[in-house]
Amino acid sequence: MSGFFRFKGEFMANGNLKLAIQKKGRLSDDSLRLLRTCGLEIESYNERLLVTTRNYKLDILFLRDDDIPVYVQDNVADLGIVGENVILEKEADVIISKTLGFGKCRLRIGIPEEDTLENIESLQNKTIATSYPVILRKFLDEKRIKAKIIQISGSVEIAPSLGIADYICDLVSTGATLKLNHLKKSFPILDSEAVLIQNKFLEDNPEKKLLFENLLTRIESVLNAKNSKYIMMNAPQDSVEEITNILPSLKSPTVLSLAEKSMVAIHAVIPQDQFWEINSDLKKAGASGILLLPIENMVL
Ligand code: PRT
Ligand code: ZN
Repeated sequence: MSGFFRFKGEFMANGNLKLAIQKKGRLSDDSLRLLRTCGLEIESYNERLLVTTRNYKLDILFLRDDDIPVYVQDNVADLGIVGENVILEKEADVIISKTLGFGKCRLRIGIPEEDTLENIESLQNKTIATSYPVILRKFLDEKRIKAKIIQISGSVEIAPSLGIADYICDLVSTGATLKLNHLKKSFPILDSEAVLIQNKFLEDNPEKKLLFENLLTRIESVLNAKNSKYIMMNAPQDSVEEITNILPSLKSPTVLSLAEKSMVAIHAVIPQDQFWEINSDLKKAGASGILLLPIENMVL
């Protein structure tokens, strides 16, 4: 951290919004991609701890994910992007401003393949290895289960085969790591994904608050666009009503006249996952030349 503190005076004083993101790990690429899609031009960062954006009053701090909640809580950074699991484990006093739709995973109990757990009571008096002792302890206390928790910082999944724990409690996404270690999924403890967090001091700083609200609008427009597509088609004039009823668009579609008087072009924004459901109905209703285009930003 010495490099950071050398720049601290200048860093704190420039009035820019400070956003902490993971330096190197599962959330790094998606966090940077989101910011770039928001139109932010980020300086190349290589091994630097702090970079600025060329076209916005925003500085980005690159940190280990475990440090982000406390840095935001303590006002070293105004904002952060981090897994909800880390915020809960650190019991940080921060506000979740937006769920971001990436870094999705589930904190679960993992048990040896040959074991079965009838119900949550079966955890009574067992030893469970985890990197999430705070979340696990709260969960067990709520269920009135007494179990021994062993805190391990990495490779939790090898604990049962080493004989130091009966079960584990770890993040799972595909389940491949559990399988590789002859373990299987059991009870879910928590669903998590990456979130944008802000500290409580931001409300008292009107300039930064404005910068934040603008940034949040950009982020929301990128997230809205991600799940939507722009659909275009040609259709006979007398099919417009039927096609409008088929289209699951948020707003009334745009209908444009064509050189051929009996035909029109219909444009609309639809949820991406519904395209294949409606495609054949559109064709049956007379639609032709159907095009589906990506949307980069969508301000609702
Ligand atoms: O160095 P730094 O401390 O910053 O990073 P880190 O190594 O602590 O975290 P990192 O990069 O592994 O994860 C960052 C965040 O990504 C986590 O806090 C979660 O919010 C989220 N995330 C999403 C995951 C996973 N999916 C995930 N699968 N974090 C970890 N895993 C691990 C899990 O611990 C297990 O070892 O991946 C393995 C299981 O994956 P599957 O696909 O085999 O089930
Ligand atoms: Zn970490």
